Amino acid sequence: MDKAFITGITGQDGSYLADLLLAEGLEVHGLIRRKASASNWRINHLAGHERMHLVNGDLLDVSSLTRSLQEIRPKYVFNLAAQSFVPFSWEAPEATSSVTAIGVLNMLEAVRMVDKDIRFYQASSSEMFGKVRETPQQLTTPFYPRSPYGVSKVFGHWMTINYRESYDMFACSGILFNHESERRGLEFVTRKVTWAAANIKRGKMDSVSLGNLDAKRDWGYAPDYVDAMWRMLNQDEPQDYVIATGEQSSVQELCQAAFEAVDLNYEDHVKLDPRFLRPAEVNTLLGDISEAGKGLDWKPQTSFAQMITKMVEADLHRVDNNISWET
Ligand code: NAP
Ligand code: G4F
Repeated sequence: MDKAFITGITGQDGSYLADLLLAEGLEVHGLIRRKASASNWRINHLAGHERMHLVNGDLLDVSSLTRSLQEIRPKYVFNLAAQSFVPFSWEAPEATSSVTAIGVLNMLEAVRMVDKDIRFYQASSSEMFGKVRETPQQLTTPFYPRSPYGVSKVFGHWMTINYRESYDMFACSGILFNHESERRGLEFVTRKVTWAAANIKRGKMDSVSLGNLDAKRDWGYAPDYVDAMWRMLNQDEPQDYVIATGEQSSVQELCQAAFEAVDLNYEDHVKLDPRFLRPAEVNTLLGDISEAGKGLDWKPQTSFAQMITKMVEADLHRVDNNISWET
């Protein structure tokens, strides 16, 4: 039975990837770091699954990574762990760089030392394009990161390519544009807005405070995107891809869609708060998915409108049943 090792399994993407790989018949091993309070809500439904295993360690501790790989001997490694919230990367740039940049190097070194035949996936990001040099963005578009997070992702991206070219490893990097879901963290703008719309509809909140409503993103649905990761590690040759929808919406259009889903007008409830503006903004992101279509036979299955409706419905269900946002 093929085995996969996932870092970041407690995160949005890690949890959907675990669902997918278990459905594909793999044995799944997820790296868990020690925390004072466990945050396993996205994978609680997998507890007790006979092919699902959790292993203690940390991306910052290379000995824990090599030990895990030696014990598990996986065929696939998906490196999804990161400090992934862009605003926090200005508040803690060194910590962000440690996990989001050096953590990638740690994982690559562990793979190189234990088994160079492991197929390795790195979670690269459209934040690397930052102040975009061309539109739409494709693999050859120059990077111009605008945050310590974006700079860290550029390091991880190039280190992945460097290990592929230096050591002949099957190492691929997926440049994924923003992707969201019912399991998205509450600090990200889509979930912040869908959670607020559901609570305002039920009279539990009055308003939501946001920053830049003009920013545009190419927003897709996370379960569609983990399918692209899986396809990337099953190519004949390692190759990087841009994964996106090829369509963009503004934060204002996001608000409009979420509040319309509960028959409200966002203009009555959205407040502007400069605390949510960033020291440097990424104003626009739009991905070119032609290569993913050709090379992976992949295309997004869920539209932006469908995704926002799903997220609002899930949040209404939580509010109506007094369930916490992280359930
Ligand atoms: P997420 O929900 O924030 O999950 C991040 C994961 O990383 C969590 O499981 C977290 O564990 C883990 N982690 C953080 N520091 C760690 C450490 N030192 N050791 C081990 N694990 C650690 O992120 P996501 O949205 O699923 O994104 C997955 C990956 O894709 C990230 O690398 C992100 O930067 C990248 N990405 C995301 C998007 C997007 O739109 N979602 C787009 C492009 C790229 P805890 O539960 O313990 O905190
Ligand atoms: O939802 P966001 O915080 O996502 P952001 O910064 O684009 O980063 C996400 O996508 C990246 C891929 O491009 C990932 F690599 C990264 O890990 C993460 O998953 O913000 C989206 C936009 C920004 O322009 C922000 O300025 O929404 C704007 N925004 C406006 N008001 C807000 C808010 N963002 C947040 N988080 N909170 C607000 O109140």
